[in-house]
Amino acid sequence: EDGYELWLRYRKVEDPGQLKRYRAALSNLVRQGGGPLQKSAADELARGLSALLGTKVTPRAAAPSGPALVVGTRDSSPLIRSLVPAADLADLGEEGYVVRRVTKNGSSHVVVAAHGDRGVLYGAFHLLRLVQTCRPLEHIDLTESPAAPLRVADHWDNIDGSIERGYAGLSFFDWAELPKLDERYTDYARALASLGINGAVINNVNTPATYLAEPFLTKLAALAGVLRRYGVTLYVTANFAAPIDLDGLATADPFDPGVRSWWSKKADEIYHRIEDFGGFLVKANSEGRPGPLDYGRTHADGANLLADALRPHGGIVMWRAFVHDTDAKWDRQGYLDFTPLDGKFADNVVLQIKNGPIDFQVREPAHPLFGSLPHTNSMIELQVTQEYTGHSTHVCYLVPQWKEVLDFDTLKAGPGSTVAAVVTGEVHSYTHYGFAGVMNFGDSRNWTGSHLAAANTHGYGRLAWNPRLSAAELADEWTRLTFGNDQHVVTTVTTLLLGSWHTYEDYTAPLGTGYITHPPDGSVTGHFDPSPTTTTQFHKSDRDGIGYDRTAATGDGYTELYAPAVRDAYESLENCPEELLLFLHHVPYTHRLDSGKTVIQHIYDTHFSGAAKVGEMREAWNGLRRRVDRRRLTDVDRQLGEQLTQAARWRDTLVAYWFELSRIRDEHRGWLQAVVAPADTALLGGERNELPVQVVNATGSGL
Ligand code: BDP
Repeated sequence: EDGYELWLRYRKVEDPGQLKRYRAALSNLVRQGGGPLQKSAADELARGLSALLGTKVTPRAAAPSGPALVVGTRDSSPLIRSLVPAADLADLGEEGYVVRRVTKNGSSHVVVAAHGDRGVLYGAFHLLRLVQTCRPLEHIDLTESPAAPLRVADHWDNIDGSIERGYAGLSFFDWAELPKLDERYTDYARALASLGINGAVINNVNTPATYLAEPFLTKLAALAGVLRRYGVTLYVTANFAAPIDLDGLATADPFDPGVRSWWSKKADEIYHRIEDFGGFLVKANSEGRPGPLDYGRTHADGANLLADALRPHGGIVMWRAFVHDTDAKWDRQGYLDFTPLDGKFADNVVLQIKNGPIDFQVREPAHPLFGSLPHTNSMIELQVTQEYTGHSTHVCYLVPQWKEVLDFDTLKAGPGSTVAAVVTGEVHSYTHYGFAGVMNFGDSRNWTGSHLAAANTHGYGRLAWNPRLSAAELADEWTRLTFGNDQHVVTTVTTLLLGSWHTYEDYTAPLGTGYITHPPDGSVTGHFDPSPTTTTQFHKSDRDGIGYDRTAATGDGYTELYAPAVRDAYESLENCPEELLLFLHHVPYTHRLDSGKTVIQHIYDTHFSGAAKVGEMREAWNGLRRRVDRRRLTDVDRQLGEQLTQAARWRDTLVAYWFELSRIRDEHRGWLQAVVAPADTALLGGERNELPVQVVNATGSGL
């Protein structure tokens, strides 16, 4: 197995009793009418069930004489009309569905019914999941609809095939070949739809304007055609200076009539080609990108310019809140720039806000903009690709991290105004809201570069559908879909996944230490290697202490951006959540934690225990020999071997760094006083695998 099928591996059901029951219930597939999405649903069921049941399943339109699997909408299918009352589907919207047993004329049918065709497709994938994970269908009766309308996959892919922060090969969007279509586009669309993802932004946030003109419009239209059959809407990142770059206008000022009419004509042109085009994603006035501030206008002016052009066609603008001019106020700038604009954005604009205030670090508090924008549509941006969390080398299952952010109670609109409630439109009356995930897909055969990284893709999509699902449920589901239902495999892999984020945090940046990876230098190792000496502006370590003081009392005042109860907790050394201690406070190395340990001892200990944990992960994985196919077993073993090497580098680099700064001896490993290090200015500036620091034990042999 090479991983290409992702979680859509339809392997024959192993349990003989269950197989018999599934065959009796699901072999006879009936679909009556419906559009292309219903056809995709029936095709997927036929494909999946044929393989799972080991018997050919073919969709038919004729009413069955015995038990059947009946899929469709009341509008298109007389059979569905006779089996499911209208009232049961009325509140489900276009995307919700029911899966249930219905007995009629003595036959017990499994029914997948929806109000809209998209719902039928999602219901079909749900049923397949149930069979893949070997769930009983005897008394099945479930009703589902998504928590939010926007569930988007953001690709940071470039025209030349490179991917910004991509660790799974090159882009699979082949612009040289398009509009010629590759089979992979269909499999991509199937993968998204199977999770309930209904939108895709196919180009980098740092984009040239090129995508908005020929020959790209033709290429985009072809791609949109494939995605449409799976309910995925195409979006494009727009470069704000497109009127200048594409047609030589003198300005891109949102108040210039020529600019306004340029965007409106451009929108007409796009919709002429792609009638269900979703709209634009925009990164403006951030990290050198053009934007409305270049003309003395605001972010709202800029977003509304594009929103006005898209409105007649039903399109939207996803405007990014990731803005920072200087490191010094990076943590607060998004909040300071956007809260004064609350209420000024058009209703077809939605602000896309990263989960935290810095930049997808291993640990950050929830972004203070959540809950602070009662009159501005908001969505959350999560990073599925592991930019700062180990690329495709370190196993780092991010669902637990995302859950912590989503469950965080902002208290901004009273108790219960969690981030999840905000981005699912429950707190404020938003018209557009939801989720964006920066994707980890590339052209590598297994899509994500490492087999286990696909758990993040799956987890993102499923959480966007239902943020109430737990990390444990999602890890269990993904593991069963990916490796089968052997309980030993399920327990081993889920345990490995669920602990992996904390493990990575332990040997890289415990206690909210912050941004500590090597800045990008054009090489793929950017944001991968430890580099404490070049990132002191984030972790603020010096000879006396460690951590970034963001308090109002003595620091930069970041804590003030939260609701009073949160601010008070963050402000106080005693009540601050320990995992964020060094993100919010600067403390002496000897500051005592709840455990009674000093901060420096905790740092030493977690680096050692975290790195050791990787060894245990590898050992546990290798216990799956003969239970997991050879190829994937070897691939993951190799990955964990590399992770082990890298974790040791992180441990040794950082332990040495903080010993060198603090000069405080490790209570448990006394030999740390024997760290041999050059002057700290030169410390660890070196290349990968060329550490200028050597940690030696008491007998002088290398560690
Ligand atoms: C950072 C990435 C950079 C992105 C930027 C963004 O390092 O490549 O362009 O975020 O989100 O995480 O705009």
